[in-house]
Amino acid sequence: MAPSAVPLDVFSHVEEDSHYRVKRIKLSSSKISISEAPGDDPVAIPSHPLGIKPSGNAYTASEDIKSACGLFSRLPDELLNYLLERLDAFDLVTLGATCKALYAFTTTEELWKNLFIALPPKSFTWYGTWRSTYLKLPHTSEFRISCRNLYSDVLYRPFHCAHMPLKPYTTNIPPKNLIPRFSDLTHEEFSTKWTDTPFILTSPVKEWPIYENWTPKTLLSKYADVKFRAEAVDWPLKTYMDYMKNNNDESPLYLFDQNFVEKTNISVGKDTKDAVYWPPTCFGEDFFSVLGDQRPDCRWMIMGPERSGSTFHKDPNATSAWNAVLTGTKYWLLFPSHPTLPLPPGVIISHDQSEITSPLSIAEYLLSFHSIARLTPGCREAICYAGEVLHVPSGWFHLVLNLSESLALTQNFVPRQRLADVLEFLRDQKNQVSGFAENVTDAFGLFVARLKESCPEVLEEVFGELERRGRKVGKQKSRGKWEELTRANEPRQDDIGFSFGFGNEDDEEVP
Ligand SMILES: O=C(O)CCC(=O)C(=O)O
Ligand SMILES: [Fe+2]
Repeated sequence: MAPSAVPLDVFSHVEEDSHYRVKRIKLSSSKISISEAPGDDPVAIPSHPLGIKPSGNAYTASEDIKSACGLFSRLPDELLNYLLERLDAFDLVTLGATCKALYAFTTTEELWKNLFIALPPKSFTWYGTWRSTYLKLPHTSEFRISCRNLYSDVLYRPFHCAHMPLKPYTTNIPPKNLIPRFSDLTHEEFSTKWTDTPFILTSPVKEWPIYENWTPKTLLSKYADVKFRAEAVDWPLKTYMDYMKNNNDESPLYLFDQNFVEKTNISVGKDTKDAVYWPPTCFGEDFFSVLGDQRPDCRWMIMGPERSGSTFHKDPNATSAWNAVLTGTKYWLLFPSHPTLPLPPGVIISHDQSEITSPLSIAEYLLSFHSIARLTPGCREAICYAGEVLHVPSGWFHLVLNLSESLALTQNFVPRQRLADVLEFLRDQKNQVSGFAENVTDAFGLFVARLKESCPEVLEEVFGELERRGRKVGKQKSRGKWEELTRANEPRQDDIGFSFGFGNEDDEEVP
């Protein structure tokens, strides 16, 4: 599931010759012919509604209205913006009334979105912008001041990112990056060849009763007043859809609801009476199902406008996933994660591998890193259309961008061939385990116990696999870099005699 989580941090990262905004989030969170150069089409981006221009224009300008801001004019734009993030609505409006440049700095959408999310009004009408919604100003009563001689990347960049054309980045995919498409696969084909490879299936979703019956419009007609989760807010569907149809956000709020089955009262699953969808059969048995109602969150309904999507992340608990598009179109960019392969360009992983720092928005990523991403070994890309489902293998980084308004369903699962990865993750990356109920304090122990009850022979095989992996790591590194990086404070597997006994609990020695 995507990192719809609130960013841990948002800040500007300056490299020698580039300047892009970044954010830091949990790495796996419980849940987006170039004949023209990307972003080169000036006519496709409208002028800024206040007339603000990028900073570079200041060099040839005769006037810069920021100089009329008194002491504020001495602050770099980033610092000024940082200070404004600490003000409340009254202070922002008051300060914004003092001069044109401060009007521009105090009316940015990000400031008002943060105020709104921090203290959401009980009831409200979406008026097209966060500021007008927060201040209850229908667009018609909002006035705009021209700030024509203001030159600021801090103010202009979000506007550029919210309006730049996406096509130059998502078309002309190099053939070597293209994700393969099949009508369908058998379980045998999936499990022998495809569990570590992204692919698209074009048939299974078209057989679901839900396909073509569930669209944003039909959902609205039935569930207008039902609240769905969109990142940090729970809004009635009709409010979310007003927002979806009318916003100019650089990273539009994304509806990501894990309780949609209960909220819409549908039946799901292959052997369920009147089921409206089921996992494509090629994925076979899902080993997390041995956990019954103790399994971690596993399915989500996802809806969002053009430009919404998911920034780079890995899915939780080293699970695999399928993502089925019911309406709209999604652009996918994926990278495998392996010690011998490079990380996706522009992505930085924390020392303990729990946090990921990457460009602040999908558009920011496309502007700064897409061209190099395409040339990076391991890069895979595709456009997934309505009626298609994409397989995200366990551990792969992925970024997803909606190219039009879209509705999708996704489910995380554990196929037999990736069971060892999931067990290893639950055992070794305990601080990153997510999606389990709060009373589950030892997800690894719980999963092992349930597997032992349901399929002891599978568990024995998987522990064999883990033991071989442990030995290999031990041999290759003999307390080398990889172990230092991943198991800083833990004893090595071979030091503690990793073993798993069947029948006699005293034998059981699980780290
Ligand atoms: O459709 C999307 O935005 C991708 C969702 C995703 O990656 C996830 O659920 O983990
Ligand atoms: Fe994901």
